[in-house]
Amino acid sequence: MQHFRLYIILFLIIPFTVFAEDGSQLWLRFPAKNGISADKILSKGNNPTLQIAKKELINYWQGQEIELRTDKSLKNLKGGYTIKSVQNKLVISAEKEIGLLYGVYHILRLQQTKSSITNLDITEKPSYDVRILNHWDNLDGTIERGYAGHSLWKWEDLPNTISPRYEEYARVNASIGINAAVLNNVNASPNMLRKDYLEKVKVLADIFRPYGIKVYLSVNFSSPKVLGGLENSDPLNREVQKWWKDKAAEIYKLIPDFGGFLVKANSEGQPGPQDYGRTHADGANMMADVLKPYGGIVMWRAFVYSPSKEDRAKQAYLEFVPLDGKFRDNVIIQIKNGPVDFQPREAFNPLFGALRKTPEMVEFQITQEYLGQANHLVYLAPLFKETLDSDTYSDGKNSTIAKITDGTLRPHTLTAIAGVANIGEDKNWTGHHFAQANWYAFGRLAWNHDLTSEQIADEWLKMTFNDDEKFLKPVKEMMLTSRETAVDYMMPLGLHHIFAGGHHYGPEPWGDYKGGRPDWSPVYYHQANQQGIGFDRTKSGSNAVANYFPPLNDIYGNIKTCPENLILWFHHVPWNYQMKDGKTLWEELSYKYDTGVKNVREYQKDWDKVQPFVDEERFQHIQAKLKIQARDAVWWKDACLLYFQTFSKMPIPYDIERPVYELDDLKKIKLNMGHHN
Ligand code: BDP
Repeated sequence: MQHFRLYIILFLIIPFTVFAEDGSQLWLRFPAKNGISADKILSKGNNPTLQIAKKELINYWQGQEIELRTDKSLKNLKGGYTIKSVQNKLVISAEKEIGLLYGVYHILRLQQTKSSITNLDITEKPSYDVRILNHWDNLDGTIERGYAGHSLWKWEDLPNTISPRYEEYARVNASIGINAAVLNNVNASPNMLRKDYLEKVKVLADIFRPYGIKVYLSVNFSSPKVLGGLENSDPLNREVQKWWKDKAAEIYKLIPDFGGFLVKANSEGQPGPQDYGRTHADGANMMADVLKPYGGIVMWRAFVYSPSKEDRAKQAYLEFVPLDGKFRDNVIIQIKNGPVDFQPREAFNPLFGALRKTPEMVEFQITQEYLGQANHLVYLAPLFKETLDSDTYSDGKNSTIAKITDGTLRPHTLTAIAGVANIGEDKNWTGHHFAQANWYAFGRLAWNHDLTSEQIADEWLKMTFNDDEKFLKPVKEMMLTSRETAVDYMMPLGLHHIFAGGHHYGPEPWGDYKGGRPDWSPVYYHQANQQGIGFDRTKSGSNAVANYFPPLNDIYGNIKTCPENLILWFHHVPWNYQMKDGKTLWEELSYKYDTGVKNVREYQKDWDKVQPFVDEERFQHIQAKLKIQARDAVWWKDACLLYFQTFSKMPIPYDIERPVYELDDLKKIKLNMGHHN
């Protein structure tokens, strides 16, 4: 009887729950297990990676016979692969097994997106050698700037208890070609290098290895002193060098294919070589030397700013350009896309191209620290592409950041690209279902930076949701415009860093934290006064424009030629300055904020209209998040316009919705979200 009742209940709920979705499957939503039989897969050997490739085919591939073939002559594909239709079968070839696994995920993607799988003749070669996620995960399980729950890494349970999510993580990353992960926060605890932690790291490395993922660690520059009890951590101290050498030996004994170190040194209070009067090169080279015999690398971050009065946007450039040519060849300088800090829009970082003899890599932020965190739908491929496609003019026209970093213009032994992960232990991995698209987009662009934002959105939507045009068209449009929309309601026209201090979620353009560094205050960045608004980075100001190669220095430096979407980044512009469309700057600013709000309201409508195409659980989750986003957009608009209006003294154009908040009330909002600066 009880059973019977259960049946009835199940019968009632099943239609809704079988397809109820918590998002945990991400984009890997293959039909129930019914792939081809093992005898339809031709392959040699029994390598663990090959076994995974075969398992995926047996579980999910519904097409023709497959041959998986390793072929040493394909070394030039750098881990890539070919897929060819040969008579009745598909032949996937690659130098190594990992290339075969990537090829298998490729055909599964074709199947899942209902693309043609006949007459295939595909050759894939990745844009970058190292396609790496940077986790800002702390050893206590918290995540710096993480918005999807606690860390996936259960340090207290390792090495004995193994979460099933470690392997799922590896598989998902392999499906998009990510092949490396830094496990811990750049603000690194020296304890990460303790023996007991390294033994835990080894377990993860062993799980990730068959999926082609190498493990890297962020290291604290003071480790020799703090952990090893040495007198100091001076890179020129022999004992310090020996400490690192022994540590490297210890690591490689446990993890023979360990990738290397990521280092945040002399930045935001972190220790570094400058504590001992040494340079970044001295510090990086010391580590590079101990890793070199094992094939390891050092990713040395350029996100530095010392307590000087210089414009923050110039500091990394000033510190690193004089060091060009002084780094070992297994050091790569990791540079944030913009010179300030992962803002909704920044001019690109002028260090790109400026280091002629030193390999450079881009660091993107996938986690949405400055883009509404896990509440706002902001698809980041357009931001990533904007950076990669930026022309630095370093080697003449068409010296894009993509070409500088992928080895096209500067042939280096190693190329890499990093993304600060947005992954946590939430069921859907990333907090917002659409934030999964940013993880996906980072992986896809790291593999092939020629893909367009639209292609990636299209693939991801088909795999993750639905391929019905009535769903795809509006939702793709929403994704593709979402980044610009966020820029519009947060900080249009080149405004930047007017976030509330600490959590960086909401607006606080009035923020003026006396006593701290001036460049931790929003007022430092927008410089609003009675005359106008914006940071003068021209010759009459900080002259940051001089860090750009000609003709960009002139283009940015001249208010007439500076792109309007960066005008307040480079210029202090009078409120009544006439913009290209004839409006005054004040009006333009007002309309931008308003457009941002209006677009989010449109997204809400668009999303409600596609309800029939989406499972109820994800539909509602996203609908609820869009409501928050719409409210936040109004909050941003009112806060910024009412505050800036105290300087401009001009009316908000009358066809714009009136503010609904009082500035004084908005100033009182203090979100209790923690964090230091
Ligand atoms: C900033 C974050 C801070 C990071 C820092 C970094 O606010 O939490 O530690 O970047 O990248 O964006 O080192």
